[in-house]
Amino acid sequence: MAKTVKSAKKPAAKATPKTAAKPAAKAAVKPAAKASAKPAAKAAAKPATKKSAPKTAKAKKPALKISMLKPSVNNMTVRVFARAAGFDAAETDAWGHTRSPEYMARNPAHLTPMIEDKGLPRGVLWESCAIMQYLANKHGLEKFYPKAPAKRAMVDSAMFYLIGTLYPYVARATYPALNFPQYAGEVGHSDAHPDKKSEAQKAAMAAIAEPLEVFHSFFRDGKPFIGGKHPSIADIRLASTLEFLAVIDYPLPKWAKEYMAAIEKKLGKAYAEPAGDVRGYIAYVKSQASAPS
Ligand SMILES: N[C@@H](CCC(=O)N[C@@H](CS)C(=O)NCC(=O)O)C(=O)O
Repeated sequence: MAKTVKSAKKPAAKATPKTAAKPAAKAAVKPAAKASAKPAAKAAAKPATKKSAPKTAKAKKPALKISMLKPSVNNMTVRVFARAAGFDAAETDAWGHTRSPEYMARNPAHLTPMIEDKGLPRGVLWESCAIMQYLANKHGLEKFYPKAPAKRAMVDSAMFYLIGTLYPYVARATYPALNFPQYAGEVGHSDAHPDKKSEAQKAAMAAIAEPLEVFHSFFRDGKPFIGGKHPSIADIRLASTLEFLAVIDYPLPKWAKEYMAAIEKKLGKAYAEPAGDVRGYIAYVKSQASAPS
C-alpha cells in the first residue's frame, strides 16, 4: 500500500466544484503549483509490491503526477488505484484551475483526473479508465488488469459499460444534489420548470437499478469482485462511482453495500483516504441542504 501519496494542495474543497461540461467559467488562474514528484524512474518502474524486488535495496516506486479534484469519484478512482498499486504519487489539487489557459494548453478537455508522463505522446493523459489501463500496462500490474485477452475484455467491458451507461444515470441523479453543473442538453441544465428537472432526476435514479444489477449478476457472476478474488480496475471504478449515490440516499441493494465494504477492506487506506474526501464533500452538501435558510 502506498504510504507515499502526497497531496500538493489544500484539503477537500467545499465550494461548488466546477465539474464536467460547464462553459468556461472564471478568470484565468495559474495552475496549482506543480507537485514535487521526482522525474519518473523509468527503469525502476516496477511496483514496490513485486516479490522480485531485492530485499536489501529499497524498491523504488514509480513516480506519478496527478491533477485531481477531491470531491469527484472520477478522480477518486485514479487516486485509489494509485495508492493501491503503490505509486509514489504527487497529487495537485486542480480546484478552480481546470479552465486556466495553462491547464487547457495541456488538456483542452479541461478534465481531471489527469496524469503527466513523459512517455505519453502529448505528455498528459485524462479519462480515469484510460489512466488506469495505461499505468497497469506500463508497469505490468496484472493483479488489477489481467493480461489474458478474455479476462481483460471483461474488465474493459465493465468499465465502458460504466462510463457509457451507468455513469450518465448517476450524474443525472446526483449532480443536482452535489451542486455540480449538468451536461448541456440535459433537462437539469436547461431552464425547464423545477418540477420537470425533478422528474428527470427521479427517472435517472430509477434507471440506475438495471445496470447495477448487471454488474452484480453478469460481471461479478458469483465472484467477490469483477476481477475475481482481487479488485480489478473495473471494481475500483464501480465502487468509487457508487459513492456518489449517498448524496441522494439511494437505497443500494445489500450486495452492493457488501461489495463496497469488501473493496474498502481489501484495499484499506488506499480506498478509505480518497473515499473520505468524497464522503466529506457529500456530508458538507447535505449539511448545507438541511441547514435552515
Ligand atoms: N469520464 C471522465 C470524466 C472526468 C470528469 O468529468 N472530470 C470532472 C470532475 S468530475 C472535471 O475535471 N471537471 C472540470 C472541468 O470540466 O473543468 C473520467 O472518468 O475521467
